[in-house]
Amino acid sequence: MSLSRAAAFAPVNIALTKYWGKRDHEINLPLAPSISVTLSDLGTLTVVQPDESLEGNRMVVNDQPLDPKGLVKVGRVMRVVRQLAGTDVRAGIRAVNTVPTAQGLASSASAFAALAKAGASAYGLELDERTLSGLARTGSGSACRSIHGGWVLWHAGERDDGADSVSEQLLAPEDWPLRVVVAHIGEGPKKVSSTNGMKLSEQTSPFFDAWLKTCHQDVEDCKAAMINRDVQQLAHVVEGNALAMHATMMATRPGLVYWQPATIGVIHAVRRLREQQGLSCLFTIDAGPSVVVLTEAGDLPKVSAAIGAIPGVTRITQTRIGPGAHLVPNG
Ligand code: 2P0
Repeated sequence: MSLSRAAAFAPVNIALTKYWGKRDHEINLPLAPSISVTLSDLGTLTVVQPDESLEGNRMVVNDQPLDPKGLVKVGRVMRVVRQLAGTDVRAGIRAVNTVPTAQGLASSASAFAALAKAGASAYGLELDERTLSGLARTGSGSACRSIHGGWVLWHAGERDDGADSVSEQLLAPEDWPLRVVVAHIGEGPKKVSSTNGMKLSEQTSPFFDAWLKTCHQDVEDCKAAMINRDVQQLAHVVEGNALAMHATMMATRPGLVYWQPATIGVIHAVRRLREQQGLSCLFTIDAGPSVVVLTEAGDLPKVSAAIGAIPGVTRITQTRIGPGAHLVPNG
């Protein structure tokens, strides 16, 4: 066993068919499969430094000590790493996010994918991507999808130990190089976290069973749209899935209303651009007010301009579909 400092960058991912509901809340086993695209540039850089002098893991995120809830999740990942490496040595961990924390842009996905990648390397483990994705999942479910680049499927799996609840790449980034526009809406962390929100939906949303059924079908329909490289077909599935998730959230007691007025503004704008102006674009929305728009490269300037002009959209970020988590030498 060799212990040494390691750094990794992992990007965020945006689900095209969503993860909202768990069969195991400890190790984040989902009730349904989901499909995502991994984004380039936006993500988390994490450095793991094993340190024999520490009695517990220490973690700093954007120069602030990590909150106790976050530290519990980090502890789950690092416990598995130590078990696999056969050591009790704890680590000092430093993470820097290039994506706003807790605004519905899945910062926990990049954070735990980067932690898994850097942690495994720092503890001398050579894990394949399937195993790494399972490790990242124990920190935050959606993180398992950020291990891979491109278009990614997270299998729900059936096993209690989660060994089959891992992700795989379906298409490489260059196989279908759609562009991505993030319409940033709202400020500050959301009031109800995804972890708590999905638990509430499972327990109280009258639509929850129908939602799960929809997810299984949507994964199949999304795969078909991907095989055909058909944006219209993809829009039908992806927008329908996001709206079904938000319907399930809104019907939760008390209702989870993540949207702001500008969220609805972007929804209507994307539909106008597609249906009236013939542009290839579609929207999706995570557990927050911001909207992510996918578009063909040729339509990017018009789509970006239209979305950026909507009142309440504070900023737009243009990005691409990119590679997954990777080590950063000298990072
Ligand atoms: C997704 N979300 O598929 C969905 C869409 C939010 C809405 O994955 O409890 O932060 O850490 O497993 O991964 C957010 O859930 O939750 C999420 P935990 P996570 O991207």
